[in-house]
Amino acid sequence: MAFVNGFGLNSVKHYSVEVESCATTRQYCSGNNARLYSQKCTIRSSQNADVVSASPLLSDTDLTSSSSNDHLKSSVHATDSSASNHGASRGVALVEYLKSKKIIVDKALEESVKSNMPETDLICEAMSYSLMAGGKRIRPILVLAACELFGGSESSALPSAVAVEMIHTMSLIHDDLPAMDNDDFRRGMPTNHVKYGEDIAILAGDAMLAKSFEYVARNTKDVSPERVLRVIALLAESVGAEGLVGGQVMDLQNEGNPDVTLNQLSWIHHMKTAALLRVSVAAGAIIGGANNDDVERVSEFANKIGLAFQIADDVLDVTQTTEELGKTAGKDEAVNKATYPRLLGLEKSRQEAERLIQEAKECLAPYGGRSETLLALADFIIARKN
Ligand code: GRG
Repeated sequence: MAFVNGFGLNSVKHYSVEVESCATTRQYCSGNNARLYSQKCTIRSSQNADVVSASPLLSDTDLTSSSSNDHLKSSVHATDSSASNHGASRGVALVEYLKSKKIIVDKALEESVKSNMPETDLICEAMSYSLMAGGKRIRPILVLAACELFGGSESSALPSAVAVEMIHTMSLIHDDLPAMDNDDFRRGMPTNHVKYGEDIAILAGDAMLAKSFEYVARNTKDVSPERVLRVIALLAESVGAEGLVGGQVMDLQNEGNPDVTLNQLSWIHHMKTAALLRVSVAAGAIIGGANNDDVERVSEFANKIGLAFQIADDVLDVTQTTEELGKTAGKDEAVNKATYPRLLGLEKSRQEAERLIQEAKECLAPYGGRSETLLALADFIIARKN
């Protein structure tokens, strides 16, 4: 089985698990990979009811552990719920909000890539493989939550939500390529190039990037053309030299460099990771009808949660296992990457992430209880386990 080979045959000895939720049949998987394989099986039957039950939207622990859920609930309850009818307000836990939005996003993603002729079957299959491989869907959910904050409709924001997840997924496909991070394992599955070959993986990423812009342009309804154009321009900006690509270039160039400063690292994280969270929140706000000051304010919020997101990611790379992460753990250290834990240590990194989240929340103070969903999402970003 390619999945097991990709992960390393040495690790396949310890136990054998029956996977009950795999579409209509039962499948068996042995070894350390069994839990991940089980998750993926459930996700693959995800058009139906149990999409969230075993999906890594939050890790299994997040969805089942009461302490983790309590944290998320309290982050919602801690805000002024009396002021709002929006989103995750009035005691509806963030976990429930995330689950329900993930179902909506997953369905839209599933429908967004369809082959219309035999010649495109392979490339569409490769695109769907990574797009539907799971993932927490944080960026699309940020689009929806930001749109809600300004009173916009979910249907008008959904195409942009799909687009940011497409861009995110294509960046993961390219990030995993042998020429980049050279990883075999992503979202608990073999990476795209392991499954389809390097040539198809590159092209699947390219096609998905192109599709993201087309998707917003064709499918955004009930929003002025000016606003749709602004969103498309911001999306394009977020992937370019002053966005994901620029951040990735500096990240690669600094591998093995022991002299990277915190300022340089923060620049990389802002470009490589925060840029996409920023455009997610900004796009949702623009579509929801926000004015320029609002867009600036929520973009600042997203900048800060974006940097905190990557710091949390760096911490998780050190503290979690490959199985928990669904991607190779300990990779940063293995390739001698500059990370917050390496520069500051684990505890100070966590503190820095928390400080950023507090600062981010302050940006939303003018919205009072209306922003409680975004506030809770900010907490989730550093509380997550994968
Ligand atoms: C965009 C044209 C273009 C090229 C890509 C490879 C690259 C340039 C950039 C790398 C961007 C990258 C992979 C940043 C890491 C961001 C990050 C922390 C990803 C993990 O996000 P999660 O935890 O993952 O949301 P899931 O799987 O849950 O979606």
